[in-house]
Amino acid sequence: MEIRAERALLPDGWAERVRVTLEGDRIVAVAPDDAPGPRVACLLPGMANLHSHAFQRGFSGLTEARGPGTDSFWTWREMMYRFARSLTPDEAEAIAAMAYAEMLESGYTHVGEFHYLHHAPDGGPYDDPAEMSARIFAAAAATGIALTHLPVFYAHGGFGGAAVGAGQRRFLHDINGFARLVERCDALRRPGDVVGIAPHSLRAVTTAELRQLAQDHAGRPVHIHVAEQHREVEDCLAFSGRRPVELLFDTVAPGPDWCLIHATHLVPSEITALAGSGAVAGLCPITEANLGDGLFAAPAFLAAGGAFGIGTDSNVEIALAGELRLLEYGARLSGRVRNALALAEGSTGEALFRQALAGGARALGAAAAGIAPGAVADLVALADPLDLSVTGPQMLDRWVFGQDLRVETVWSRGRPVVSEGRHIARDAIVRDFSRAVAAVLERQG
Ligand code: NGQ
Ligand code: ZN
Repeated sequence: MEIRAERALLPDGWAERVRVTLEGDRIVAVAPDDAPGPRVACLLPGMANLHSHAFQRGFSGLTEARGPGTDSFWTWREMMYRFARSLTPDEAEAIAAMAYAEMLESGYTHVGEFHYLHHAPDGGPYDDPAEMSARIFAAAAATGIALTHLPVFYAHGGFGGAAVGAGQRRFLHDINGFARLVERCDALRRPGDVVGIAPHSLRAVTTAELRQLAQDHAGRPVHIHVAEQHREVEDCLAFSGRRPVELLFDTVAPGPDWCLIHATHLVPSEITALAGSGAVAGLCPITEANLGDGLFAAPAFLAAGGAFGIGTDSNVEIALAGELRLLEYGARLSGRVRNALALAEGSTGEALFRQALAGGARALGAAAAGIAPGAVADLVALADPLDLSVTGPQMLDRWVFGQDLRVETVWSRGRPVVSEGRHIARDAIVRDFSRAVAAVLERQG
């Protein structure tokens, strides 16, 4: 199969008027092409979404009403737990399929699913202890998105091994039970899928457990939530005398196979340590704004050579260009400058896209994404209804900051899964999703 493009973002620059030839799930050739005929306006490699909790798509927009006191991340978390409490495997699968279809429609072709809804509502295991993970694999397979499954280890309700609350009982494992889950997940992989691990946070995992997990599962991508909220920083200081990222580095020395989700609240020494470690900062700007987390110090982190990728996290809004835009706008608003994250002179959109592409692939344990012979054919075609003849970098700037461009076609492993901006199975996915969400809301009362 051939894709003809007006412009394509290649690993080392832009190509104008090219033909990309696919065979099976791979790109086999990238060649100049001047023949007349239709072309896509702009061809991009598919992006990694390095952090998702798919089930949270089910209550998108439904936690935005003010309660009796001051609302916060922690009051949101109670509402999230309420939704999670009774979710069935069928419902979880239907909601994940919706989220994954929308990710593909947005330009993501690979998702890191940080998965902790493991057990039945009473906390007991399902007959198949990997039942809920299997539903995530099924939703990924049905929609065509590549999956890095990140089963979560969760054991405590707060720092120092504090007791868990009722809302957390579906999440829990001991070290051995968790190892069995990881093994089962390996057996559920399709070609190209990856299984990593995710110690949930320094709140839910003790330092001893963290060391054990890193040792038992060496070689897999490791993701952890860290330093997202001020209260977490304060609790960590009270418990250990160290800040969360400090404590993490003292405990396990994260390297390039690690992804620190959020890492919002860092002091300069932590910025330097994280940037120099090769670990990826997993930034989720839309969710971080929605939850009132605070602003990641992106300019200082990038200046120190740090790597980042982007994630849709709570899936309150699934918007690839929107995540990159908000990341840049946070830096503009706090620094009172423009084009804050471009690293060098030139397109901010392209700089953001390339950095997130490289950091995201590393965090998900995937080969570097790119339009080149031998690479997996995960591709995104943008349409430009205005048909402006601008440069490739300007195309990315218009996509990230303007409103004219839209995702038209997405190929996952050589197969078109989004056509004319819609996932090919959208109607059935929406029907099952609506039914599932209605059932959960009905039970919630
Ligand atoms: C999560 N989400 O695991 O879904 C978390 C909330 C927690 C974000 N941190 C739960 N955005 O951190 O305890
Ligand atoms: Zn998260």
